[in-house]
Amino acid sequence: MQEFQTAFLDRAIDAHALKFGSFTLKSGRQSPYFFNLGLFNTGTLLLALATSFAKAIIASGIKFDVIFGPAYKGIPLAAITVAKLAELDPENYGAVGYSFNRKEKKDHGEGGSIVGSELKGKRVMIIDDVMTAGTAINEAFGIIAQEEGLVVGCIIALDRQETIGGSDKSATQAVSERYGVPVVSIVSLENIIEHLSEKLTAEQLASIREYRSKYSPAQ
Ligand code: OMP
Repeated sequence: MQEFQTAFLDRAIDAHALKFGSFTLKSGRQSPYFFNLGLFNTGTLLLALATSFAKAIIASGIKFDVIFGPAYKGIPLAAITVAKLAELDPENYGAVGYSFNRKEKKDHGEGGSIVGSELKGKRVMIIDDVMTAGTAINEAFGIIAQEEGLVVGCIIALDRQETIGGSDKSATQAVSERYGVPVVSIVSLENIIEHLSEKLTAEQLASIREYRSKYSPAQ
C-alpha cells in the first residue's frame, strides 16, 4: 500500500468516518462497516482528504481537463482536489477546471444546471465518495453526456468491491467496462482489511470477511 492510502485510512478512523457495526446500505444490504466521507468535516481533515485524492489521481496518470463533482457530496471533493492538484503539480494540473451540477435547473441569471467549467468537448474526470452498486456514478455519466463532455476516468475515495445483480464483477469493474474508462480509488475494502486487521476485533474481522465472501467477486 502507498503512503497516501495508509494516511487516508488512519485519518478515516480518527475522524470516525470509517465505522464498524451494522449498517443498512442504499442497496438494502446489511453491511458490517460504513464509510461516511461527510465526517471529513474540518479544514485539517479536508486538506488531508484533498492530498489523498490528488496523489491517487497523479499516480493513475489519467489526463483530463475538468474534474466534475456530482451534487451534493461530490461538490466539495471536486473543489478541494482541483486546488490540491494545482498546488502539488502546477505544471500539469494548474489549468484543470472544476464543475458540478445543480440538483434543480436555474432559469434566471447564468441559467443551466452546470456550475464552473464548461464540459462540452472536454476530457472529464468524475470524483465521488463511495461506490457500492454504481448507481450514483451512472447518473453523473448521464449528466456529462448531456453536456457533451467526454468522461475519461472516475476517482472515488472507497471502492467497496461489491458485485451487483448476480454478476461476477464488482460495480467498479462493471462501470469501467461499460464506459471503457478506468475507475480509480484511494482505497478498497481489501486495503481496509489489510491495513486495519490488527486494530479490529476478531469478531469485526470475521463479519467483514463473511460480508466480502458474500458480495465481492471471487478472488
Ligand atoms: P452506489 O450508488 O450504490 O454505488 O452507492 C454509493 C453511495 O452509497 C454513496 O454515494 C453513499 O451515499 C452511500 N454509501 C456510503 O456513503 N458509504 C458506504 O460505506 C456505503 C454506501 C452505500 O449506501 O452503499
